[in-house]
Amino acid sequence: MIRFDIATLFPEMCEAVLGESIIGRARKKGLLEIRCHNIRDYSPDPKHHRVDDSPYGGGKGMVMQPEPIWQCYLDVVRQSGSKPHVIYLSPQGKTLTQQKALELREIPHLFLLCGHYEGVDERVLEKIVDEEISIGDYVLTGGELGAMVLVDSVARLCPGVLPSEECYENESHMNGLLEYPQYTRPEEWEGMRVPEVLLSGHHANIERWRMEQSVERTMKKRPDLLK
Ligand code: 9WO
Repeated sequence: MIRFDIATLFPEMCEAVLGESIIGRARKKGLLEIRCHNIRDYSPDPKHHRVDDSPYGGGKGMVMQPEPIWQCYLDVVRQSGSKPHVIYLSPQGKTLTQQKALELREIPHLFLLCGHYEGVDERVLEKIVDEEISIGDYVLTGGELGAMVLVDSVARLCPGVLPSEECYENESHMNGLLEYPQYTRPEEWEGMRVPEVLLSGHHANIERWRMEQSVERTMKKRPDLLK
């Protein structure tokens, strides 16, 4: 079973998102383990639980101190008895792709470090981070949304997590094609009918139509995927 540990200043934010829907259900079923840790709990400052300070060299804002993050990491190593693969979510990382999600699924224990403010003291990154991952070329206010996107994309690939198992074998970006359009009841809605072929019950024709739609869509919306 894959285990995710998320180190963040906002564990409730991660817990709220990852406690719902398909991922939440998979956790309750014991198909994956996700633990959210509050970095503030590991502050050496007993009074104010301080976790950040102003940057050496000057400049605006605050930088996360190394010690609380290091202690959080050590605690996870201690309680799990294993050394996790550590990922730092940052705009400077390699972009997350479906291929990358498939690779991460093979790693039994992932530790996701979410930075905040103007960044994290470089020394703790040097000490524990194995790889830096970005979810896209934009800047967020912290790594949490990135961590949640990463967990979602990896967790759904784990056995038993998706309601129908073969689901992820034929979806967007897996075979380099976009998905065909989907329809459900009613047959006619706002004067628009479901394509006749889907009502025909002719499975070979349906399969051919869906393949054509996939290719057509990919050419129109994402020609880059065909190359
Ligand atoms: C803000 C800032 C302000 C003044 C000078 C330097 C500064 N650096 C930053 C900054 O990059 N803050 C980051 C906020 C620190 C690490 C966590 N943060 C973050 C992660 N923003 N965006 C991401 C992210 C993560 C994954 N994929 C895309 C974006």
